Amino acid sequence: MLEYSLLYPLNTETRTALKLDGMWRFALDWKNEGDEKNWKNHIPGHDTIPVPASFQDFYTDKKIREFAGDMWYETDVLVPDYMKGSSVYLRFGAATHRATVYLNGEEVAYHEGGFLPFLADITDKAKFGESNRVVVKINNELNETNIPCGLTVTLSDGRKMVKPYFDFYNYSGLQRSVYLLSTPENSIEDIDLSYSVNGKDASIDYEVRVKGDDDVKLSLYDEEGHFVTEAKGRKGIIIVPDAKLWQVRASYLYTLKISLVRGNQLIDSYQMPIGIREVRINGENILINGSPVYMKGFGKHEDSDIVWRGFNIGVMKRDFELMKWIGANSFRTSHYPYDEEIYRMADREGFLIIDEVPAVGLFESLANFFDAGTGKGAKSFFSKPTIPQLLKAHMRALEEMIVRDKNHPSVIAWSILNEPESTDANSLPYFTALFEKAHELDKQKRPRTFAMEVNSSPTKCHCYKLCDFIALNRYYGWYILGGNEIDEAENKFRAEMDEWKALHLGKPFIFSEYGADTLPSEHKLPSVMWSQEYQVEMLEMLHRVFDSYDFVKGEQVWAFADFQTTDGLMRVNGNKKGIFTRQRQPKDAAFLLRKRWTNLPLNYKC
Ligand code: CKX
Repeated sequence: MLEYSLLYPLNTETRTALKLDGMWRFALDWKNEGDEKNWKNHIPGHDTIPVPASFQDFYTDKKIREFAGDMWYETDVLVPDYMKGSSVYLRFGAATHRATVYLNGEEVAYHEGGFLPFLADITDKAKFGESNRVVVKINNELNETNIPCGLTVTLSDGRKMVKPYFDFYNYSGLQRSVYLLSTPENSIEDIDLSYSVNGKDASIDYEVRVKGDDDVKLSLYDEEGHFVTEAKGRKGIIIVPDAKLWQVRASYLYTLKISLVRGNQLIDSYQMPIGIREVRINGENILINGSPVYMKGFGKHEDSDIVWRGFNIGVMKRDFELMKWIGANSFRTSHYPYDEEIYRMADREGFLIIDEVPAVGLFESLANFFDAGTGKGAKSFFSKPTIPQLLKAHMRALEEMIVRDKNHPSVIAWSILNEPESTDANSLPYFTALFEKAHELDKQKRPRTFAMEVNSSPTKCHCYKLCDFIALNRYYGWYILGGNEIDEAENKFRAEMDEWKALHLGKPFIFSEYGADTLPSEHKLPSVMWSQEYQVEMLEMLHRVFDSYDFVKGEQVWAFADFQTTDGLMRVNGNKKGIFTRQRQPKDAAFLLRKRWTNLPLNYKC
């Protein structure tokens, strides 16, 4: 179990959460001299940069944009006097990909992994009522011992350059909010919830993790703020009479208030919105509250103009409005867990999330996405000597993701890898360890899957049996037999689907990716690849195939919006498979999807 709490930062009667976002001082360590020159005390220069944001695309100099190595952030924080006697932390929503945190020149935390939060405990080190210097050294290099995987090479002029094994730009820096937190010394650290619905009533099975030996009290309030019921003790069951269930695109959120009490004294208080809902796989169906659902939606990215992978509340709002407009009900957090605000919004709006750990690029190829798509490139990724270390990092990220996200009603499944080399026999023990860990950590035992590229076929994949539902990334009509060969693509696709069908797995399948690169500027009749007309035709062909197989219970198009990738012959300033442009305007295919999805019933094919 994690040695620190990942509860979402809140102000309550007993806690303070102060956002430290804004302009921070910033320096790139070109000569790799920061450690030696003690930049941990003060970084050189006068450059400043917004937090949260990716650092890269603000700059007009290509060498800065492509910088790989250590970058240093600095700010001064007044730690208020009233925090004395509390536990005090710095909380980083994410630091990509690894960070060392210094307070007044002293190291207070190290964290590996770029997409999940961590704490630096500064209780004994902070100067109360005074300004404290916070310096963060972030490193954005890629390697094969951490996820996502890639390489870092050194160019002839001595500069380092990253070579991602994945198809999105290696945006980095402090991309999510930073908080100064205070909690009582004895405090609520974590809570696990699971639900069962019995007729009109529901029961909430709970377990609270606490620091100290004070008593735990829980109170439940409805959406109007009216008291519903309460319970006492660290572990137990809360019965909710006449429970209002959290449903797909029709959410209902109760507020659960957790208190730590000593007699009549309130020691700590925390509250969270919760949605009562059950998730189950039954045969070929995905059930939410016992009713089958058909998933409609997207694979997405945290990516937009101006703050890049940095969290932006306005972009989040626009994305949800577009998803509602188009009739979507779900998305996958490809290829890393997103900012916590996005899950809170999905809880509110009733979207289903497949939550993905940042395990992408576990494939022996520099152009994973391309070689994988064409069926080339598979060698033996899971036999590498780096695998034990990688598995450790992967396990850790999985744990952090589940601990952070387990109480969101929107999170209905875990995606444990994206497009790994599951054709390598050595992948099986690696996957098994992770799949078992996911169930061990998740009180709700949510369904688990991994997104499989085309090599992971019924005859070659060693790991699909571990999945509670099968998630296929398929590009028939694009990487395989595109353009004038689209009819051949359909036949080939049907042949693969017939092979899956013949296995009688008795599990639901979803398409976790399918799509075509499309330039919004291109129109052509008859169509050619890259034109808007071709994206529409290809989606129509693929939908025809999905509709012919009853065990297909969902479709998530790749991608929601165009996004930035590394330079390359395959990409026109980024991946253009978006149904919306990077500026969040619709391509023609958006209208096709809107028509289809607003007409498909939630229980389609059941
Ligand atoms: N899937 C053949 C992973 C995504 C890529 C997507 C693409 C691939 C396709 C795999 O991260 O962007 O190439 O468009």
